[in-house]
Amino acid sequence: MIVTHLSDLDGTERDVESTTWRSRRFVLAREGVGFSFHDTLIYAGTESKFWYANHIEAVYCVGGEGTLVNDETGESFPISDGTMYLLNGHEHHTVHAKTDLRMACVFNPPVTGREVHDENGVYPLLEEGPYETEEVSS
Ligand code: 9YT
Repeated sequence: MIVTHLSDLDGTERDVESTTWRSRRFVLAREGVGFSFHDTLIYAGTESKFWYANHIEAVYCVGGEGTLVNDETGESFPISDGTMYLLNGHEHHTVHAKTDLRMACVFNPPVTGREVHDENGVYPLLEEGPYETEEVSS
């Protein structure tokens, strides 16, 4: 069993910041459970473009107000406490945060923790293990 408080992750390698969001990763590929689990804060007044070509992600908003846009269809959805979106089609999408948005996020396959260095918003598919620096696909 693993028990963690969000504050335990502060300032560790599991605490990752970009210009528009901060994400603390409770569960990563190294835990070996088949998914990763993150607490992501998207900053008020920002716009973030995401595209996870190699991952499925479920996002559950637990605080704040914003808008999700499916950049492939132009559809737009309000986000507030209680909204869940599932990116089951690797959709290009944009999150507009009206206030700080607090999101609980699950990825399959799990994020290893290094993907953030890919600046175009695409997480390469990385594998844990002896060949972990090898990029499987992009
Ligand atoms: C809201 C969202 O897509 N969060 C993804 C997790 C975050 N980008 C991370 O941990 O890298």
